[in-house]
Amino acid sequence: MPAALTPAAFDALDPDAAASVVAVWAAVPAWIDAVVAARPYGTREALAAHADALARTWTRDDLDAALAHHPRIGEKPRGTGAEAAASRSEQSSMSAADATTAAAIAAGNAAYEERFGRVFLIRAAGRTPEPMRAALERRLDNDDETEAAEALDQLRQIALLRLEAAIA
Ligand code: 2AL
Repeated sequence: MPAALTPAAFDALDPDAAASVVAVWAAVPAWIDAVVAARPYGTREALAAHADALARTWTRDDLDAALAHHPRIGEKPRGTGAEAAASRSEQSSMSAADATTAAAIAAGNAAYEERFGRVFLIRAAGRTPEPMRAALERRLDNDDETEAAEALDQLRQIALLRLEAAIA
């Protein structure tokens, strides 16, 4: 991953450069613009608090937009960009998954996509494969509204962790 920026350096970036940084956290266009436009923040805490508050207003359309950028759990993120690097790091515990758990997650991913029409999303950092499998199987029983809210909350958690890794 690129070296972390200080809050002052983030505040001083030109808007396009700042938007490229924020886009890695979550590919939600209106959120990216709003996070960039509210600079300067001065501190990482102020930036994180504002980004978090705005992320709590995300809609299902935002979820669909952002999900195009998240590889499936258990699918090795390809590419050299910052998003792929973040996904690889977040999903690193999957390299130690046993074959049964890996197969159950692959089957669960397929069932989830059939049921909800989008990729299953979970904040993978800090989770080992087995709890991710359990969450996937539990969430398959959610109704559409409950599941969209859970997925949006996971997307928000991923964005905040990426922000905290990117800003010193
Ligand atoms: C991911 C990912 O790439 N990073 C993460 O925390 N979750 N993907 C996913 N489908 O949940």
